[in-house]
Amino acid sequence: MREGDPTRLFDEGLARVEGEYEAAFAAALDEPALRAAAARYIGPNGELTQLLRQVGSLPAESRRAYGARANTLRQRVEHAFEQALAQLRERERRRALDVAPVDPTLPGRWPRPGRLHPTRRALLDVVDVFTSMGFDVADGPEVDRAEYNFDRLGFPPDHPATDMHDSFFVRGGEADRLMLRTHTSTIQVREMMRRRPPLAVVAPGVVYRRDDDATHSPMFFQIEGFLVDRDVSMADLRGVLTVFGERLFGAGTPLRLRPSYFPFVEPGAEADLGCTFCRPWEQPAGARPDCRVCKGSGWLEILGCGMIHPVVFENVGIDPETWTGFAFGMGIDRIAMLRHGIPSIRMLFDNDPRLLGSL
Ligand code: FA5
Repeated sequence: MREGDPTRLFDEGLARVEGEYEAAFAAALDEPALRAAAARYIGPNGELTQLLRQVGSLPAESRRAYGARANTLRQRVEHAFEQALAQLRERERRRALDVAPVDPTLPGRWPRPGRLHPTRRALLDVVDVFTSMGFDVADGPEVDRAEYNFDRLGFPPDHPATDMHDSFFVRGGEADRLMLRTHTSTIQVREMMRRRPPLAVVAPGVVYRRDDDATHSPMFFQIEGFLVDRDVSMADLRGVLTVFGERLFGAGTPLRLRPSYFPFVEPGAEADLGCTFCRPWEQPAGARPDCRVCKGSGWLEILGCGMIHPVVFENVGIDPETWTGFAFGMGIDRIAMLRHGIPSIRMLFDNDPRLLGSL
């Protein structure tokens, strides 16, 4: 055989393909790499494809044998390619299945829907009851003048509540005697100065006091209510509060007024609702001595109230000879505690989602 002999070159070509293709296919790590390797041999310009094209130019006597060898090799390469492809795909499938197992029967992880805080819900429900009876809703500033918090309500200047120990005064606000309001009665004053009777208003808001125990928080919610018209009496007050108690805690919930003192009402009273836990009015034996909420008394204090004092009317420019009215101030946190049987007001401020989510 001479150098450049076509059969020799053909032989070498076949030997090269034969010696290489298996290793080339095994080295391919993914399908594109495998396809590129196969193309080098059996693609349109592949080495083996070109050899097959040259079969016709070989000497006639060896053409048949070389053609058969080249075709057989082509079939082997094609077969090896198919096998390598199948193996690669199987490996890919395994890898996909091998990731962390998924249990489709497990319940899904939903974002926990938020909900309103129980105090906020109590506040909105209380406001609802009063607006359904025709009361307007008013708002006022949390930082206010002592003039609105005390003076115009008829607090004498030496009243203990005006003392630094009960109220939070604002440093730098001495000229206006600025303070964190200690009750929502500031809004009673502001609204009566702003509007003319007849009027019926409720005003919810946050108030601040130097208080801190199981039923007293330094920051808590109140709602003020007041109604000014001609010939208003304690009976009207009692009627409105009775409707309120029944609407919030159920028909038949009794209301009790006890005489009490607030500088801005005359007469003044504290209002108790029948204990909404042991519900003594529904029990033959009355109040339960072991009730942890009312401690066996059968009553729960919810608010202070009374007939608006003529001095307050004078202080806000309303003629006390013509106009009469009642006012009340209720603790909203207490209402939330009563509704849910929460023994300590602090639990409403701790914001433990286990408690709040269960209410
Ligand atoms: C007042 O604040 C009067 N302004 C209420 C009022 C308005 C009387 C209009 C007459 C006319 P008192 O300090 O009692 O009153 O508070 C009213 C209610 O707020 C209480 O019955 C109680 O439910 C709630 N409360 C008082 N202090 C706290 C506190 N530190 N933490 C939580 N709730 C409180």
